[in-house]
Amino acid sequence: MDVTDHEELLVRQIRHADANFHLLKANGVRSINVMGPVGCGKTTLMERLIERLITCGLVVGAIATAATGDTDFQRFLTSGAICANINTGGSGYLDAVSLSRALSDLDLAAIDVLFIENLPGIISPVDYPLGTSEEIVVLPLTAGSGVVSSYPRIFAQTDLLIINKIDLASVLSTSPKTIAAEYASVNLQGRSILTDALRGNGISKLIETLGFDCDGKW
Ligand SMILES: Nc1nc2c(ncn2[C@@H]2O[C@H](COP(=O)(O)OP(=O)(O)OP(=O)(O)O)[C@@H](O)[C@H]2O)c(=O)[nH]1
Ligand SMILES: [Mg+2]
Repeated sequence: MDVTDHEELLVRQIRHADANFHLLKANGVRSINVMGPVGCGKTTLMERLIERLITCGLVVGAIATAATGDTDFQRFLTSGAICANINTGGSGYLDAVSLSRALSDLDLAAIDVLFIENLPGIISPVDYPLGTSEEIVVLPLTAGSGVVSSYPRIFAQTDLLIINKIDLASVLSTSPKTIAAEYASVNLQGRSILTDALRGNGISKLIETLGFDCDGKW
């Protein structure tokens, strides 16, 4: 791909991200892009959030993304979300064009908050704006120290870090505090939340940090 092709691709992505943003806004949908490496607990966290927010009276949407298949999509359906599934095939990233197609499959007017699980990774997602109103990055405690400083861009650009799998702290050499301190060093206004998504620990704090009051609408 030469420079002109690359620029055209970027312009197209930005145009679609902008259209997604305005479409979501026009429908009153709060949209949250959930990013993080493979197996960090994105789907488990989203399941916990979906279940809790539904009990708060919100209509929750979720978009699953995978190269192939619908495993996470089925999990979101079971959690009670209004869902869509994106298969990216051979592409290593989720882009705004694919998201816009998935949005057209959803009844956006009915949805209060929409979670989008990005393809696993901590490099590509930052290069492909989607047009969501917010972004979250998840890092499992099992990733250990050094990940934030080795791949700072996603952490510098994302103001909420969820450090998940803290239940494993007793068998790991890295403490959540170490990862939180690394994050603070690359993102001055960023906030870290500690979770054990498997057991639902930290989810109330996460919901509060995201600004859901759970007394009705956000
Ligand atoms: N011990 C522990 N395990 C967890 C936690 N959260 C998720 N898991 C487990 O980690 C594995 C991966 O969880 P998923 O939620 O599927 O992770 P993901 O980030 O969606 O994975 P991909 O979509 O494949 O990138 C599963 O076996 C979960 O049960 C946690 O807080 N503690
Ligand atoms: Mg997943």
